[in-house]
Amino acid sequence: EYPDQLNAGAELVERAIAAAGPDARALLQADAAWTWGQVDAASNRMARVLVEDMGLVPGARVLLHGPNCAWVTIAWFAILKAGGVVVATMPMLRAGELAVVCNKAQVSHALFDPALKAAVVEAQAEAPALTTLLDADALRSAADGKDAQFEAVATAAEDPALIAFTSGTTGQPKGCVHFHRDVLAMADTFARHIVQLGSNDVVVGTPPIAFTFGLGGLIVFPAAVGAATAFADRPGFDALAETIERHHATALFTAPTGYRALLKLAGQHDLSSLATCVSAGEALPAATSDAWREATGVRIIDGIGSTEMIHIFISARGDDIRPGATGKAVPGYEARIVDDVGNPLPRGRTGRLAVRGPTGCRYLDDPRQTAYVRDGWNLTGDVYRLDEDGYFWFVARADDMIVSSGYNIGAPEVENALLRHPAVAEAAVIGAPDEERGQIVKAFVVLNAGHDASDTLRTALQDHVKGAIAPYKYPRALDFVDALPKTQTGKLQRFRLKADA
Ligand code: 3SK
Repeated sequence: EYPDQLNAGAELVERAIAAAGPDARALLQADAAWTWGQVDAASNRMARVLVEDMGLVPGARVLLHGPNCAWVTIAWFAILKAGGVVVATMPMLRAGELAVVCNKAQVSHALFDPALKAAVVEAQAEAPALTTLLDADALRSAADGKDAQFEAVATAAEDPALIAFTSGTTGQPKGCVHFHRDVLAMADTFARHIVQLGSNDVVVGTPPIAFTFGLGGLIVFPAAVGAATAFADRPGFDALAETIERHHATALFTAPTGYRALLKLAGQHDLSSLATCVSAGEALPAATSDAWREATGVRIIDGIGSTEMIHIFISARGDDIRPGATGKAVPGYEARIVDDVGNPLPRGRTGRLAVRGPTGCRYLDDPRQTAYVRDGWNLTGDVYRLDEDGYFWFVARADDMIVSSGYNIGAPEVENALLRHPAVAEAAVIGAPDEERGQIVKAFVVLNAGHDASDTLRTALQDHVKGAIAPYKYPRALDFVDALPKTQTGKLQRFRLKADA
């Protein structure tokens, strides 16, 4: 329950200061550091720039375009305090993609990294509502001259706070509108009950804050308890490992790919400060969580969330983790398995995962809304099974189910089997059209260093899968590739592999 009047930006900074005090570390970046008192003052100054110099009115949509870093975090609080709606975008987006987002969200203002100016200016030419631009250097110098006091706009709990775009695994981004209360709900459900950060934690991670997994992990969850966030000074897993070592980071948010990359770097960097590790974005293979636990002693908290629900709604921590299962419904959420028309299925049956709780899907002017939400239940695109103990087991994305000679085969199960072979670094599996069987299982495999593609290795991998899971699931076709196609948030783009199959 939240009060009718609520400003998530102001509330989060207040919670941080109440929990840790104004002098507690908030943001760490290269040699610079900000306390929570400084984040409060800096975001107040930026809010003044937005309102007094840029003419921002409550409800205006503000593009926030930059890498994960201190100024982007401070600007995120400032936009909310000023009553604006944050539209954060991945730094890698090109002008054409930015223009689509700006037009769909009717963005009027933009704050951006100076290095990304050309793309924003080019996008502006295609986005008539976008009138007011300011780069981070100009923003900082304008903010320097402002008073550090600012009374946050009295937004309603149900006023939009942000519009998050789905990362576009199908190539068609959808904007999801989330209210001020939704921002706090992710801190008060998944973060409070499962992640359990405290004010002494130092958080690091890779997901961009444009992806709500990153927004929660790197901004909202630390603020809610007065913890600190450390930012890497460049993209990549080397920089992440360096940042963990340098700042003695205690909590990590990244996707399974990140855990696998860090495992390879563990010999060169001290990762022993990590105590809380959270994985999302794609299903966590048991091979990855086992290897991580063996190397670090830490059990990865897996979870499934969605941009539509804002954050994670099924997960487990500590001794509640059941290897291979995603977890149970996070306190505050209800989840169930339904058939194709939305009727609940008994425990043990495989079907579509449906969820409801304090957050939910509100697409921005998109006809797909009615297909996603039915009778208050959000119908995710994931196929799951619920066991007798209330654990949810991932089977496949609804569109990743392969039907071969009448057998249903979940692509992730075959991928997990391949990943258990020492030659395999990454694996992706799709259903390829086949005249005889309807579809056949086709795998794309990236090899670890020291292993060369050959027919002998192909046969060895096929035999390995036949030995690990039911033999009818083995990949009848198997291509060796240098890399797998992924979205900017690290999600596998199976549709691109399917297009070429
Ligand atoms: O992919 C997920 O599981 C996820 C988690 C948190 C927030 C958003 C998403 C898409």
